Amino acid sequence: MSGGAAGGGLGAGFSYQKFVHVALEQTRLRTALATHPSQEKFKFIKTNEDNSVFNALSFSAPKIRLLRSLTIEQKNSVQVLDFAAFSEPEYDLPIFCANAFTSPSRSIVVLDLNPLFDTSEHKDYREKYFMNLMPLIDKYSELLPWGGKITSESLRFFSPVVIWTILEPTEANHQILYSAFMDYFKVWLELMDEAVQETSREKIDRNREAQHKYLTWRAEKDPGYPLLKKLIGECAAKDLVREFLFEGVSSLGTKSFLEYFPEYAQEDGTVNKKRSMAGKSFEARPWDAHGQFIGGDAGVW
Ligand code: BLA
Repeated sequence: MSGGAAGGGLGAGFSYQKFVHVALEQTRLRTALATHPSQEKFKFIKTNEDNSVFNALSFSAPKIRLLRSLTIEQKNSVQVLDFAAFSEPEYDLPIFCANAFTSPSRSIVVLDLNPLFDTSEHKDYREKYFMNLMPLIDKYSELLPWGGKITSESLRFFSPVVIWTILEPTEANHQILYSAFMDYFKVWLELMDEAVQETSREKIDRNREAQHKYLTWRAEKDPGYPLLKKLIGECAAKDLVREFLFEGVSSLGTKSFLEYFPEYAQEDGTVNKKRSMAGKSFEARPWDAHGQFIGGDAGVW
């Protein structure tokens, strides 16, 4: 494998399949995965381009409502990973989120335990899940540096340990990404193991609504959508997003996108198609070493 120069070896040696394979192996060491109903429907996705291969897997397990993975591989060009895990609403576990879009020129990466509740506002939630995880950021902040300005709205779905980075697609960077992915996923599995079932109806409802809000956001505004549309067509892309990637968006709650995100409302009552109303901001990592948000209110709310 050549690595090094942008594009060299990409596609041949760079695959996200191994990430998925090892993550599922690790999950099976701890729990019993059952095939999720969405798996059957999305096992074979027909693409408009012969050189693209989609691989979609989905499972559930005790405590885990949905663990699903999508990889897209285009020979010698684009490689995509979208891997996420959502707990049952009886748990307030963060959402495991690993997204990577690799083209011959760069890899765009988000790796995080997306909090169910905003960690600036909900200090108890931040302390419960993220205070002990700050060493993860110490470990990776140099190797996987902050990717620069980002869609401001995304920040409210990120945790203080988020890895947001843009990398040269080299073999060395791919290995670092693999290591970070496994570290983060093992942390999520540990949190899942330790999670204690909530019994208060009110708290369960709150967890469910937070997850629904997240799903509603991503089903409407995910940056991967235009590429999906190009590869499989608008209808199939919509279906994939709502019934597979963000399954639950139609069943976990009844609120609409505009009820959660009214700033996107247009005069005629439709949703503004713009990805962002607030624009891009946060040139540098907006959390300090203690996980405290230091980004001000630069257009997030
Ligand atoms: C770009 N993807 C991006 C960017 C982010 C993410 C932050 C940079 C542009 C921006 O600032 O918005 C990812 N954003 C996320 C994630 C969350 C979020 C994970 O808010 C979670 C809350 N990316 C994918 C998949 C594809 C993909 C599956 O995860 C394709 C199928 C493509 N992402 C993709 C492409 C770009 C991108 C093509 C560059 C184009 C663009 O910036 O819109």
